[in-house]
Amino acid sequence: MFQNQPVSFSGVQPSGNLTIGNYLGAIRNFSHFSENYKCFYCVVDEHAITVRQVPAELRRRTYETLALYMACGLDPEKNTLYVQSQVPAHAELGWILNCFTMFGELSRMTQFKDKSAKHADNINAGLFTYPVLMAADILLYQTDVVPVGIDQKQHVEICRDIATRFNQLYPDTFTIPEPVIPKSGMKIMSLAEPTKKMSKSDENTNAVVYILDDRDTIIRKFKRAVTDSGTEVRYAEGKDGINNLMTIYASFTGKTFEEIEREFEGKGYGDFKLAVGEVCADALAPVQDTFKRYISDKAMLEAQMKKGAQEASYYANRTLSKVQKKLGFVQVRG
Ligand code: ATP
Ligand code: LTN
Repeated sequence: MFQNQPVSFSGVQPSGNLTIGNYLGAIRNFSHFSENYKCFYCVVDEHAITVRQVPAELRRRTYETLALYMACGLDPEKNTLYVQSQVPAHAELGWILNCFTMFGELSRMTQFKDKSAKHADNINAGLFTYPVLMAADILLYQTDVVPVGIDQKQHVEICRDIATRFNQLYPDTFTIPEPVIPKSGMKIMSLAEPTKKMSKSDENTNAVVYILDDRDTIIRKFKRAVTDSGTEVRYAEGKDGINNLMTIYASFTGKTFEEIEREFEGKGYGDFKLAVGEVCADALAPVQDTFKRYISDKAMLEAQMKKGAQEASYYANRTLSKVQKKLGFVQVRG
């Protein structure tokens, strides 16, 4: 579709303030593909409404997520940045793929099980078919790679299964995508309960470091991070708190665990926590400065959204039309 250029696609929900988990596990890695891939990065607002949202907040966060994509180094000239609901082909292909997805396979999705336990009063059909819309997002662009955190691997796998099933019935329709998961930062854990994923929808804001937290807040949160009763900075089975802090430090500095252990030999957890806070705050400062500039320019963001949606629609509609033709939908031109 793109003169033999491979395609990268990913998405982030505007369902809360973005965290360093979103940054290290996903957004930071999107830009690695900008040079050699055709890149589509989407703000997936249709996914976000699978749990209740306050409309004004959803709107604000949609602008913020786009501004953060740009502040994290995604140049809109090199990447198609857009909002999912502004490209209707996503929902249309999502419906079609619902008819090629089995109830049983959706029932096995761990995110569905987690989210339905968390939102027991609102286990809606959208929460259940969430992975089907995600498959539509990916398949519309004939995507080769999907940069995501490890928690999304299962969703990319079901997308591959749906695409393979469809291709068996209607050959040569979809490219089968591969997940690309970072070695370091694939899963950042909560600072309060380090066996749980750091999540933007966590109610305990001290457990989560947001990309837009100021320096003092970042340092305070790391100082209070839960660790075991030991003192040595060493990566070891069962020491979830310190392992998580080492993962964060490694992701921001590029250092290996052995290098970190050597650096902090003879020093205690207190020194280490302060150092993690400092590297995190230093790395986020330029992102925050750029973000402030972009978020204050709503007209620019809207122009980018419009341009992104037009570009994305062009490619998405080509795949949608191919699928509709294969299925036997009548297409009239003109
Ligand atoms: P929510 O809490 O609303 O479910 P989330 O924080 O899990 O949201 P998503 O929008 O679902 O965030 O995820 C966007 C991307 O960030 C995905 O690729 C996901 O794998 C990645 N991601 C989210 N949290 C983490 C984390 N703690 N560590 C690494 N990657 C993460
Ligand atoms: N489900 C993803 C967000 C998402 C996504 C996508 C990621 C929606 N559509 C397509 C990659 C590709 C999540 O992070 N929870």
